[in-house]
Amino acid sequence: MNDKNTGVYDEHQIQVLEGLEAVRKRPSMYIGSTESRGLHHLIFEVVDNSIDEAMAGYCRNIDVVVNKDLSISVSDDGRGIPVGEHPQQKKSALEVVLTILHAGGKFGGEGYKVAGGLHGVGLSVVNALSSRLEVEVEREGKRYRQCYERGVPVTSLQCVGNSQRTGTKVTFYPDDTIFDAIEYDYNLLAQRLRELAFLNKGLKIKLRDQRSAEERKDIFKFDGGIGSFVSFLNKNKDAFPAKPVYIEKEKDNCWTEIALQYHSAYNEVIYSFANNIRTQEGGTHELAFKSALTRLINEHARRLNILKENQDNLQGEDIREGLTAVISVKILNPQFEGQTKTRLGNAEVRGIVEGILLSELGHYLEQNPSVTKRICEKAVQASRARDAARRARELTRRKNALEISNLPGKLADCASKDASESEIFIVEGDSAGGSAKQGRDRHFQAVLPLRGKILNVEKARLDKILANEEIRALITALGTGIGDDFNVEKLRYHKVIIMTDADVDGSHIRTLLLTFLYRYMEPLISLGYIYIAQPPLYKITKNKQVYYLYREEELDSFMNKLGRQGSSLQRFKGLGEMNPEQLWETTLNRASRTILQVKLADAILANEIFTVLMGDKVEPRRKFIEQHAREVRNLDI
Ligand code: 0RA
Repeated sequence: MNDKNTGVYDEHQIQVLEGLEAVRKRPSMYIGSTESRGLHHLIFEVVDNSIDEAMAGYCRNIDVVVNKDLSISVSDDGRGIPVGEHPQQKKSALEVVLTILHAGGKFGGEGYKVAGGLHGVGLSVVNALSSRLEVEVEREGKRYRQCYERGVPVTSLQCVGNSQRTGTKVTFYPDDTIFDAIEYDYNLLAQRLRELAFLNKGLKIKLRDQRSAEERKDIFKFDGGIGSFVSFLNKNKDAFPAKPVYIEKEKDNCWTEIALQYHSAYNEVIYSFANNIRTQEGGTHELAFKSALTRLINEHARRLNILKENQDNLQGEDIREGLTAVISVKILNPQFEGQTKTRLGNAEVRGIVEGILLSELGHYLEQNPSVTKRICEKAVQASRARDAARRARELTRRKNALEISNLPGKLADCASKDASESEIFIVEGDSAGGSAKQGRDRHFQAVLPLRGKILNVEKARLDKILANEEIRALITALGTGIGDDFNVEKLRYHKVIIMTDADVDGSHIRTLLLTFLYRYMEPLISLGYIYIAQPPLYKITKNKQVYYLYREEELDSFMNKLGRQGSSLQRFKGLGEMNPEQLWETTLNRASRTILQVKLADAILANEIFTVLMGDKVEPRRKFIEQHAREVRNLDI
């Protein structure tokens, strides 16, 4: 093949083709998957380039459009990708960025001070995985344009007119021979773009979806930065101080932004980011935040005599009870470590962030004595509750040590001791529990019946939670412990299946269970151990043939097809109405049942859902349920 621009076919061209070919051969190596996740990754990759331009201080607006023809357009008002010839590559810088792996934006003059890009695989990967890509650049008074197909230029870089503005617009068509389906999830896009707008204060990000006749649209712009983020996270909570504490400071090339606010519930929420990337596993910035906060609050609690001389220091976790905080650092060379490469490793960050906090947060606490006093008092209360909880927990722990003999009395355990083949059904009510115990395969299926409603953990402290018998039974049966004691390797069953009635009460119990698991055993959800059983709603018998229906919507069309004459219809009002054989056939038997795996699509969204559904405020819950009434069936997963 000839290069259309220069007519030269040299080693550079061969390298380019080999590079892009590799991307098309093994797309998952570059974007994680060719499923929905990978498809959205493509969009975020393009957006990241514009975000980098914003972080460098040159871009104020980013527009993302899902076009009617299923292409995606991302435009910004940055400086525009340079179009001049790249000295080594003998082609335009634009073409280098779009065709050479890892070329990125980090070339040319000053470049960027800070750049994102953990997943910064670059525009060339997006280009390689698009059946077509069109790029338009406005800079130096001109407008330029070039088109590509599967990463290969099909036009030369042309000047197509004049322009007074500057910016870059990329429109791409994800290749449908590579991706399983070209289906975009508006909510997923909105979620991440909103987050990016929080993390880059003042930046305006517009999202438009033109797939349906009525355009869907959101504009995200937050002049309060992550302060607005914390308000957003706490929006359905009673929070103090009314305006989140907000700190922003640059030191030694580490730009640090921290916002925090307490609320009346008990859970701790800390989201940390480095260069706009969520650091799920924490790292030096998060450690710095925790140690500075612990030190400052202890100092003030002593000074205010809320903590007496003969009392021990408050522990970090007591000080963080009911805390919502967001930490964002932007640095030159972020080192991402850990199992999922989401722990910030840069050692220098620890001292810098700690120093900034000690002085800035220290200052805030001195200036706001009533807030300081309230935080200290809250922490002391938390510490008392933690003592009580420890005593309660020691009880469950001691039981654990004695193993089997102290498993809860209600548990009908399975014979197998191999967790990987074992399942536990958590069943609503003693009568359904009884049927399940009789109907199950004793070798690998255990049953734990729960009586009535379990405690709403969103409204209770750990000591009260651990005093609840149903929850204690659950913790002991699962074997992992909770909180600091949690150890996933001790999980006694690799499938934990929640089985509740298909009615309002059942769905409430399911949500209560999921809330508990989410708040105290979160890895069980993210590692995919939690499932929801799908019991049938109807049993239909005709000519000795038995049919089960699992969804309300199926009933009419099914009965019409089958013919109503001579058929009998039974509606199961609850699990308790099924006899053991029926329960086995429809819900327990691995060969014929369906179970739904609970997935954690987005931790931030999940936090919001559980806060709204289980928290204190009635109004947001009413609104939420109204808004989602039709989705309620799928809500908790
Ligand atoms: C390299 C250098 C310069 C800008 C960019 C890359 C740039 C890349 C993208 C990708 C999407 N939008 C973008 N905006 C800018 C700066 C060149 C100069 O000094 O003018």
